[in-house]
Amino acid sequence: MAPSELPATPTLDAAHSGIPARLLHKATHAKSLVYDGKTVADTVTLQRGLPVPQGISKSAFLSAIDELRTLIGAEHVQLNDKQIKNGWYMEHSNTHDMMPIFSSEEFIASAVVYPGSVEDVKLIVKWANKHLIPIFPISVGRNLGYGGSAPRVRGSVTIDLGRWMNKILDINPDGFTCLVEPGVTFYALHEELVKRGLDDKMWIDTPDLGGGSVVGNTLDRGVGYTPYGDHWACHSGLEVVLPGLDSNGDVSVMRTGMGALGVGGENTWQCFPYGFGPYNDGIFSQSNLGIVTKMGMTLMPNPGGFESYMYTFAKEEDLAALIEIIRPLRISMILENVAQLRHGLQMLSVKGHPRTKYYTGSDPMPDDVVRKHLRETNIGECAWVYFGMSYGPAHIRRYKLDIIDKEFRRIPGCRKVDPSTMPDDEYFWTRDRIASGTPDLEELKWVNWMPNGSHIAFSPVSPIRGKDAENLWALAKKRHAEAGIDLMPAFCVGLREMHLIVEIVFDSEDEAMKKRAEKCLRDMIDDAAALGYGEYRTHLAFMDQVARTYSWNGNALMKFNNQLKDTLDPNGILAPGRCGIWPKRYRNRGWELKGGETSTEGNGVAPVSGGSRI
Ligand code: EUG
Repeated sequence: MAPSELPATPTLDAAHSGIPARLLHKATHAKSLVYDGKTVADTVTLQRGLPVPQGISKSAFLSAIDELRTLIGAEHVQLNDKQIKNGWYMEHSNTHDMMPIFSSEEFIASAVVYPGSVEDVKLIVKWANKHLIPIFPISVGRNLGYGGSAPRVRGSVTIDLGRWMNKILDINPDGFTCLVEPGVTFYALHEELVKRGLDDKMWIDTPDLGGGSVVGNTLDRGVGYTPYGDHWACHSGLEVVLPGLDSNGDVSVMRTGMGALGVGGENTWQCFPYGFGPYNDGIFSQSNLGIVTKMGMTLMPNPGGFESYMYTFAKEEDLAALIEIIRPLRISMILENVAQLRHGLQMLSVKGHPRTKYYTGSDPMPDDVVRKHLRETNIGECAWVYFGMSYGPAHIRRYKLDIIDKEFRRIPGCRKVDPSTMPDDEYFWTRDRIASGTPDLEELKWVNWMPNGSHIAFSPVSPIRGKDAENLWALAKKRHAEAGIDLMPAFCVGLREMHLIVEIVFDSEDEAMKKRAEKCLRDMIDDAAALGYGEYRTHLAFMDQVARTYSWNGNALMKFNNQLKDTLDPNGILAPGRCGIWPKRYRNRGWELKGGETSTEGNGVAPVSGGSRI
């Protein structure tokens, strides 16, 4: 479709989740590629009508919604009973998983509410406790590949925090910290630094795509690509609305770390994450124990120069030797950022064209076909590509780059690609921008590999060892071959571990392919677990399976999480099932997904007598 035929992508001036004006041309282009690949209408009429959550009648639910309208304002409550719109990355859905591995009407909200303040969030929590209606908070809702904005429990009421709660409350140019609300995206935070003339002084750490919420991504323990890549490790201070009611029937708000000080907490809230006593922040990440309404984050000083580099490696079998070279360099910070080691096929797919441009077979694309097409690109024929960045003034970089060059060249066939040979629109430059704190929009292009391109991620963590890389690579290869799916792995190397990220790209309209994609991921999770590897994050449909792999000592961890859940959220209203943690009311009623199901729902919820209070 010609870009001119599609409505323009909203910019940041028009929407909190919009694209920065400087990237509008990219959004226009990316949008036309996505819509070229869509074979079905973007807007779909709901076949099953209003998704009422289990445990409440439709009429009781509708009268509760009327009450919510009175509390928050009718214009801030939207019922989801007619049509859903899939959209695309920049104009994403907040009602359902727009990359559905099951039917679109499984992971779906009954309504969306848009709070304007912490007070509104408290009212919503109180309302949910009164009516025993499941609520599912999202910050921006761009957790794509992991369920996006969708709730785990069908018919939950989604709290879209980001639409109105999207202020950058503070940027401290002396202390290099900021304080943000859930609706602040990496794009928006970066643009604000530019606007204030601070972008030359301080950097943010951005993931591959910049549209995600800083709060949401950090709470989900997302990763970026500067030396500050571990977002959770870089946050300092949370403000949290708790899900239970206190003895007066009220909702509590607490601040963690130094923010808990009765007087003057703001002074040190973003400088020191721990405060006094138990460090509680952890129970609010990847959890369903609180609604985070503010978060502090560190910003990185401009290191005084930076230089991206890219090496290619000839053979797939070079993987283990290369990882062995990377480990000591990474631990000693000669390799300074979360670098990516990508498979050659991903360098083709990220160009944004459908796979049929390169290959029409129904089997995974053969190696010689991948190599032939890579030969015609600027990168050239190879098996693996390493993207890294060196920071600091030229003489400091030289010292590190020389060591890296000498070490990498121990692998026969290693090539350093000269950046000056890379045209402006080459993928190399998006890695360069991201590793220097400028969010971009290139990464989503590989979803176009399939028509109606959707994705789910296999995200195991391992030590940085050749043997581990080989194990994971081998099991992924085996399961992709069985499923007939192209394997596009990227190793993201942290300080002591690496995240392998395998995005399975599937056609959301191809039911058979969806089944194969689900089986492929379930098999990889089980295979990896049998070898001692666990996922760091997963899609809604796989949370029960992944949670079960963390079973040490008679599931001691899950028992503890259940205890916390029962104590902090006795009515079980907040994001039931998120990360495999089910409230008491849902337990042992068949809500856990094990694979092969066609429904995401269990057999009802237990009634709660007398409205539990803490
Ligand atoms: C990516 C990286 C991730 C993740 C999902 C996707 C990048 C894809 C390091 O974490 O969880 C190219």
